Amino acid sequence: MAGTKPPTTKDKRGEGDELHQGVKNGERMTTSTGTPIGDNQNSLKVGERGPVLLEDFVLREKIFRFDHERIPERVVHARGYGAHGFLECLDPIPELTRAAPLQKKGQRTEAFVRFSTVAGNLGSPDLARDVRGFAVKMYSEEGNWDLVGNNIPVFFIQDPMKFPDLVHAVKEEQDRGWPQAASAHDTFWDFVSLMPESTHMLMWAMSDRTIPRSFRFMEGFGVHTYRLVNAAGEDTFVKFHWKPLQGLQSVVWNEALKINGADPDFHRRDLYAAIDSGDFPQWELGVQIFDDAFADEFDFDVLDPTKIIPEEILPVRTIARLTLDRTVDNVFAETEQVAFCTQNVIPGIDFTNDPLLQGRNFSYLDTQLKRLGSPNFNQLQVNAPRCPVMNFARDGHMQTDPQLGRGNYEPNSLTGDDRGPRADVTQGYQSVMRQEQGPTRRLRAESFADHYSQARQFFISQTAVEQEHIVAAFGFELGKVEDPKIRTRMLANLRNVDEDLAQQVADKLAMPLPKKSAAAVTPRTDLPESPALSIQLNGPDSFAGRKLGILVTNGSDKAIVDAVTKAAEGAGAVVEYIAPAIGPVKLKGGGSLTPDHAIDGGPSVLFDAVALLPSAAGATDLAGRKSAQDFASDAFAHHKFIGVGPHASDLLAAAGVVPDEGCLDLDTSSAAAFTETCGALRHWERDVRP
Ligand code: HDE
Repeated sequence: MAGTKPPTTKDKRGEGDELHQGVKNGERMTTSTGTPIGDNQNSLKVGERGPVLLEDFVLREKIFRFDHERIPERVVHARGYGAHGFLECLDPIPELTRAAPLQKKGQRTEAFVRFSTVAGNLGSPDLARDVRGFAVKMYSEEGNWDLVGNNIPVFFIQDPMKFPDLVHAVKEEQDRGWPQAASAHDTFWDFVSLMPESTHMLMWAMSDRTIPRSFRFMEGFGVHTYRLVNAAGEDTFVKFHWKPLQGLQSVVWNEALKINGADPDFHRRDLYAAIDSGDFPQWELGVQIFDDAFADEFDFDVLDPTKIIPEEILPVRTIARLTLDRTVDNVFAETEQVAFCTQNVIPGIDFTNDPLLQGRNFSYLDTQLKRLGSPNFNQLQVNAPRCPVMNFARDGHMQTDPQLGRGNYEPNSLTGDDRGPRADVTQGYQSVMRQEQGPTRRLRAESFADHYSQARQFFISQTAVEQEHIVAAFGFELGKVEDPKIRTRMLANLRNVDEDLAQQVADKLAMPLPKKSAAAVTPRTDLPESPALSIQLNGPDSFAGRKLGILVTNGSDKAIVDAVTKAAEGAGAVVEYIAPAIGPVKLKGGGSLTPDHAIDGGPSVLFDAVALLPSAAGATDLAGRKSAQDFASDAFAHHKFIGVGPHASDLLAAAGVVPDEGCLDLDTSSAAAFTETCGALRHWERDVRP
């Protein structure tokens, strides 16, 4: 109302001492239909202590809205975290595709990314051993292009018919409701051991790929072979890769277990903090391009989603860069309601006959309708194309478009020039013309039958430490399997991958090696190592974007604390302080410091490296505390670099740590050298067995 002064009222206490906060800036609370609310603390009652009246529409509406807050969580990939950003074209490829984002150097396309785990429910911890989803929505001027990928380039199954079985097997068991977010149980291993096509993916799943240090440090893959199509309608095959400019990094399993307790939101917090501090994570979008001739000659079927094409055979060409530069404003509105669909493609991108991809093209649309409850889900801000949307789709739940005019069909002639949109026969999306023939059959192609050769190639491409982690992971997971025949069956399959691997896993389980399982195709042993498959061989050699935890106490030497902080921040790392308690710590040399964590809430698993800088008295105190001992011994056990201040030896001794070359003496003069060493990320030479 023009001229009306906005209301302001003062805070006041009610008769039962409840706080009624006053209106500031005229921001009056209303019901969903705009009626101003007079009391948001008390329901309408008869008398002072009487019953609540059904007439209280304010209460009823508030509770009604609350009752309906949840929508069905995703059946898979329920636990996720999203961020906004953009794709920037670095190397245009118009000769290969007319896809709008890839036409001009420097061209930017708005993007939204959602990372996720697969098996756990919405509230499950971030560090579950699990595949990570890497789903990218690109809002191009020719429509939304969704590249719904994972951080592993292969998948467990070859046919969509098996997806519900796979997911039932990995999710918590239906008769008991556990385990949550874990594959370490009978039903999962029962299923995969009966499905040798899973073996290649299992090698990745048991590697450190499934316990990434954060979303920022993992690769993404489109998995399936797709097609690029140029303006002349010519097509080529393509596989998509996202490569993190931050480098690859994972944690170790014992660390993952502890992070889940210390900070179940470790990955989402990391992404949020990095973006919030202006350290925008970036990935290069790369492509492997090939034609029919390559596909025919390649050792495996390019339509089989359990196979990769090694980068050493077909290099990845970088064409664009993804930057995430904005956190979501509201997790529900954006991260939860974002609806990725593999069938969201744009002119220039097309499908292949990979059966899994074909199955997905049905599933995602169907899923979104179930989850979001209305066919108009693409009108939500996070899903809405940034280009015009014009068609004759009408009505439906929650329609927000006023859909003007009389003609809502075509052809129509009633409305003259305002007759509405029409299909564009020259520039509109044209599917690649494919020749298909053959009898309709339910059949798995024979060319999909080699389940072990690439599994072995993955294993031999890992460093010795990574191989040890894989053995340990198989040992852990199968150790949780109660039924011995499942363990035996899995060992029999592993013998087809690598005899050494199978033997080591059998040793971990204290079981004899069973007879090798029959393999449909004799596994090849001649595939060469592919160094691109190792995380450790592709590290960043930089401490940038990592986190240093500095343990301080009253009396810590300010000069050393400052020098280490400066050196680490200078290297692009984030520094956090841990102290015996959360209140300020007085430093020797003047001033005080407010810690970020108390020692029992800030274990060393939350940091990439640690510096122990207690005062002499502080060290004596900490040496007697279990939390401080764990801080030091865990950092050591997890191969972390440890900066050892002048008084830290007692603490290390109390923690049972015998310092090695990864434990570096720390004073003002060695601070820079320490952070430089931290760039190697972990001291893998340290002999601590997983
Ligand atoms: Fe998915 N998948 N999937 N998937 N998937 C879903 O869609 C499905 C597969 C992937 O952050 C669901 O919106 C079938 C492969 C990601 O919102 C569902 C098959 C790959 C996400 C679905 C597959 C993926 C999903 C559940 C076999 C890697 C999360 C919620 C034919 C290339 C996207 C939803 C997000 C989500 C079905 C296999 C990746 C049920 C039927 C292979 C990253 O529709």
